[in-house]
Amino acid sequence: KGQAAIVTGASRGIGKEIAVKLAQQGMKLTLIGRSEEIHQSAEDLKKMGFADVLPIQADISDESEVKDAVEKTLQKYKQLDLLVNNAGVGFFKQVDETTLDEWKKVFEVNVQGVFLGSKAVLPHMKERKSGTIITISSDVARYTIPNGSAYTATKYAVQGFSGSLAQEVREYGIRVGTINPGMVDTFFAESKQGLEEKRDWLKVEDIANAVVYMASAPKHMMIDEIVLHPFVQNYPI
Ligand code: NJP
Repeated sequence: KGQAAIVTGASRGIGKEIAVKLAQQGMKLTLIGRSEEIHQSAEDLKKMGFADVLPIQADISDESEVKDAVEKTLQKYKQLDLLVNNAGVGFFKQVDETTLDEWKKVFEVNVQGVFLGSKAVLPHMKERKSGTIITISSDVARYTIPNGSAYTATKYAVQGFSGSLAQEVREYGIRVGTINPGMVDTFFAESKQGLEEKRDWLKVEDIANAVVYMASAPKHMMIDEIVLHPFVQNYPI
């Protein structure tokens, strides 16, 4: 009770649903997103009856904005139990069609953003000797796909980052894990939610439920990673 979480990329898609499921678990929330939609997410949650929701318009690749969001969260809730590094961007092009700017941008958000978010919450979590950091990675970090080298590289990077961090913070009782979904019906990569061709894809609820499961694991249990994909998505296992 009284637990608080930060969810990045909660303006829409998976992050917004993670916020709903965590609120249903009784958690107080800070929601982060770049666009004004983040305020709408907070309003929607308040309409559902969840009072403790703090929307913050911030870019996760900007160190001072991330630090500021964590400080505001601690001022409001006095504790922080969970960080969900969910915000991410993606595009799918062949290597020789990918510009250096596109490459840098996707790394800035997907990798630098995860680093900055985690770094900002660690002093508090270390001091309390408790906390959980969950990063929404991707199945592309487990089964590579063509035409997605930049995006795939970012998700391999966060796997490495999370694995190393998990070992580093064990002694502080802090748990670090990743959730690696296959195709999810969201707005990802300039797409729209609810398109007919995405009918059989994972739903945002599927990922949000995985977050709740990982975050609420009993103290003696550590879930490193959850890989989940639509039944229709086939892998060369
Ligand atoms: O994407 P989308 P998803 N700073 O586009 C925010 C991974 N994943 O929910 O900033 C702060 O609907 C953006 O808000 P705004 C994926 O890699 C997905 O599908 O206001 N926030 C919005 O709320 C990603 O890590 C699939 O525009 C930033 C949210 O991020 C995670 O799932 C498959 C930001 C994106 O919502 C959520 O993606 C897979 C920034 N710099 C992994 N940049 C899939 N959908 O199929 C973006 O394997 N946001």
